[in-house]
Amino acid sequence: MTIQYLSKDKKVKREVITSPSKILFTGLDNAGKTTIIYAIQREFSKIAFLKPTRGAQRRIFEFLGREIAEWDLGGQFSYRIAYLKNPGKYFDDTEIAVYVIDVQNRARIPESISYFKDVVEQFKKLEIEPSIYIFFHKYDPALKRNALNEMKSLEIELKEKIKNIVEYKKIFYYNTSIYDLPSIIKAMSEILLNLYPKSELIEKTIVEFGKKTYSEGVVLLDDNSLIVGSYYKDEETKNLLSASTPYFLTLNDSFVFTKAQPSREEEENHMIVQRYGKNFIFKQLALKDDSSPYYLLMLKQDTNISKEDFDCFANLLKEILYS
Ligand SMILES: Nc1nc2c(ncn2[C@@H]2O[C@H](COP(=O)(O)OP(=O)(O)O)[C@@H](O)[C@H]2O)c(=O)[nH]1
Ligand SMILES: [Mg+2]
Repeated sequence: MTIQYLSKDKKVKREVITSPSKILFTGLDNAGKTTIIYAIQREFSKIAFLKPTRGAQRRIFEFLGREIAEWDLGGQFSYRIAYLKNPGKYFDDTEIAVYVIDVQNRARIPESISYFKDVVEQFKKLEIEPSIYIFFHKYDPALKRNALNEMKSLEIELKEKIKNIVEYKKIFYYNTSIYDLPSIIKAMSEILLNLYPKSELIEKTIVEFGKKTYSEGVVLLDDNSLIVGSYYKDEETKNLLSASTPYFLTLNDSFVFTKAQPSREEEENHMIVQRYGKNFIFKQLALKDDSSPYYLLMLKQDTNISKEDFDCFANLLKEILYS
């Protein structure tokens, strides 16, 4: 991690390199960890790579410049012994821990809670105190529809059990399901906001969006025409895009945008201007009903951009900006 600060007397930026940190995804095997990591990688970026180690209980992913270590608990006893013997190897440098519990597999809940206790004990041994996010996962929409009361009591019961079994301040709960992607985005954005300052996270999200959509540049502006975040392929793109934003905003002011509605019209709710063999795509992002909109200006070779890409980006921004 790089920290920048200004020294008192001289206005110089200095960089301090601290040890790398990671997000640990753990829980019993089959809880849904890999599925969640794949889902967030798809949502945030297409370029994130992953290194699956076949047959191993540990996988490393990279995500917004952070290492995500997935670690399966349960299953074979020998693995449990291994990490209990050498917790540092697996749990050191954990900045954030996500503990995934499959709420649909009632039979394995006691096992999962018992492992959770182990994990917390390892943290204590290592004298680290990462925030722990417990995902009550596979909390599917169908379950919510058909067995809400039952699920609510399970939730209460689980929280109570966890509270009794470990003494740990920084535990947060989320109900997540792969069939309810916003539930995962919401949880992940909140987690990421604890790792990155808001502005940095927005910047990273824009960079990932720019790469995902094969753009040469992307600028996000707020209602006061301030640049909230940007991504540029090179200096020339930067100059071209930043010089163009005032014109698009002026042009935008001359039109009344219809309110975003989930209809076909929304797909065309952006302007495309062709210049120098390139496409400037300008779009208003109404992220929240009672708040000022944001504006997106992109520079692309092509005009291929799907509603899905815009939506996904808008959802992420919404979570980051308003959480
Ligand atoms: N119903 C349901 N199944 C899920 C959900 N998330 C993952 N799964 C399934 O659970 C199984 C195990 O998932 P996986 O990600 O491999 O678990 P891991 O061992 O913790 O990495 C797979 O069959 C997934 O399709 C979910 O939210 N709801
Ligand atoms: Mg897995």
